[in-house]
Amino acid sequence: PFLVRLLTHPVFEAGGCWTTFIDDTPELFKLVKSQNRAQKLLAYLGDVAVNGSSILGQAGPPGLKTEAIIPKITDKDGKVVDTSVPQLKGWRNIIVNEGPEAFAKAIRAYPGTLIMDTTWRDAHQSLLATRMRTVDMANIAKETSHALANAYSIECWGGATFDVAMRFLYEDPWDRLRTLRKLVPNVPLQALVRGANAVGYTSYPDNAIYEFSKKAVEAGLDIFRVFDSLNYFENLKLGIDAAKKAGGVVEGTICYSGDVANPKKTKYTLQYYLDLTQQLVGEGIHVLGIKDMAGLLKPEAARLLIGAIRKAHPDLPIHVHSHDTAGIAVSSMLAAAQAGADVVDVAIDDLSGLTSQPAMGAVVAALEQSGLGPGISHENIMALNFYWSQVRKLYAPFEANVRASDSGVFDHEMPGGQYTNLQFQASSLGLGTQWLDIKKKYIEANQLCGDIIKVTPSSKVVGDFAQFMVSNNLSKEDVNEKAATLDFPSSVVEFFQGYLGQPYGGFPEPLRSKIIRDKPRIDARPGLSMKPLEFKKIKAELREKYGAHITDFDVQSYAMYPKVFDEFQTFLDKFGDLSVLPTRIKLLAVGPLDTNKGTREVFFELNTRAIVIEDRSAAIEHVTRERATSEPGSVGSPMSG
Ligand code: 3PY
Ligand code: ZN
Repeated sequence: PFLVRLLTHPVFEAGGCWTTFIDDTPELFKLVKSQNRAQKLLAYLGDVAVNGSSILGQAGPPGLKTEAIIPKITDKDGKVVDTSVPQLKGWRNIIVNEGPEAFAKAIRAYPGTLIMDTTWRDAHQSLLATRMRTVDMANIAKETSHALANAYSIECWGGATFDVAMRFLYEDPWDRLRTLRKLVPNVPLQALVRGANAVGYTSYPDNAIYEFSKKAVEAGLDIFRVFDSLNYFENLKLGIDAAKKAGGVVEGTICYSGDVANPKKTKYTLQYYLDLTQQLVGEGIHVLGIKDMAGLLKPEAARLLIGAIRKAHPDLPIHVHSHDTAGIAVSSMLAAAQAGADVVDVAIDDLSGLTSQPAMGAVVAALEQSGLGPGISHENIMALNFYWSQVRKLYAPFEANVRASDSGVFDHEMPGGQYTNLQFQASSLGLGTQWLDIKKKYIEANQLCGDIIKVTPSSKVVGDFAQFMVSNNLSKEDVNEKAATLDFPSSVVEFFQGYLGQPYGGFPEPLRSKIIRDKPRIDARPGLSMKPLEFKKIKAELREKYGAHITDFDVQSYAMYPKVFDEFQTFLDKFGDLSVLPTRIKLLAVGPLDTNKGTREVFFELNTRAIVIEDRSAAIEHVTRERATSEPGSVGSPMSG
């Protein structure tokens, strides 16, 4: 079907069809060092043109027909800045020269409210199925280092990006970090790490968490936002210790659920958060993260929560994160700032709002007016935004179909990243009530789990549970009644076994026993019962398989995602390093099928030579079908949020 659409596309027939890998820049070949390497890359492009792309999941026009224009950044006198060299002034100097404690002190002493920019991580994870490629960040990185020189941090790593970089973009996540570090020497780089789940969906042996954190700092990371998907303190403790031993700034994080200003929400109360904060402070965290992954924190709740923590811990820097799903996050961030938060999260305007973070331009302008300015010029925010408004168009095939705010999030509590994923899946199943059903069942599934904190990976449990209930037409009562005989999704069974950790308030019984039956039951930190990984042995095996280029960083990628890493290496062997390719490449023509050989000739504007590509159109149907059933996310993305 892809092929038919491509070949009958009117633009194509006129001689100029566009795919997302299309560009007309000659610089590509300055980057490509050897003929062999160029040939491999062209083979990949040809394969995408003829057989479709696993990155795209579907082919579609990218919506940007020109090269993205890089904007000019100005200094405080309005003079254009020379951005050929990155800015060197910024908060990172304190981390490097004086260490994390001094950094935390300096942040706390700042008279305004600082910002973290999430554009390079959470914003595209929440809006564009995590598909932003490194090159599109790198192209604006020097300008960003100048424009956001006074930012607390730039979030650019962790969460779902690690997995998606390898699985769909065929990029090395460690390279992304190193590249951005070089281009942004002054602003702290931040990652989201899932505590004992690191950047994965499961629990890992302790030594994997320690080694992973160490390598992240070596690759250029400064700040770890460490959370646990159940706020399970034992898991948090491990992630915090690993980040600290690695030498990072530790942002020990509580995930926000419920509503502290609503007396009817009785599980996650103000006292619950104050107690958890106290425990985290006891672990020596440098900064407290408040992670409102679904966007539940209303302004009054923000005032109460941040106000109470500020009062109890006057010296503790507080960093607040939210999502704008209901449309309330700008006002909540302002309320948080006024109640004493030191840092709030924002995304560049063009990648903000809805399931992403609130708009940088709006929050910064409002903070300025209330005397809490973060020291970032609005003009420069607009300049960066000009770039992103062009680049977002390149990612048009990954746009979720979320068009409006949904204050229903206060009831279903779905995290931003998961919301777009589940909505996409539901809408791809038709125009029925699927999406409404999923949202309703998500509420019931959460209740069945015992009203848990929902964020990757625990949110995946509730999402899988909800989908299971919808597809089997089960009510909450049905599940309770028939639990002993139902065939639950494996993520649900594993959650009830205790593989993610212990939820606050414990597991609901007798449901737990009915679901796990005679399977093992874990009532302590899962990592305690896991055998350490043998990194040396893994490295030797990987070198044997893929060659001497395997590094200790690769070993960590493998430790997190063995199968994805294997597929990524096999891909690299065949096609080379895709990260050097620009996101736009112009496809000139795809020739007719050579019926004897099953191949087609493909021409790109990059190079007038034709490359011969095997046409696997018969196999595509099969792959597409498989992906649709085996992977939960939008356009084949893993579930996250
Ligand atoms: C992630 O873990 O990827 C998240 O973004 C959680 O909010
Ligand atoms: Zn988030």
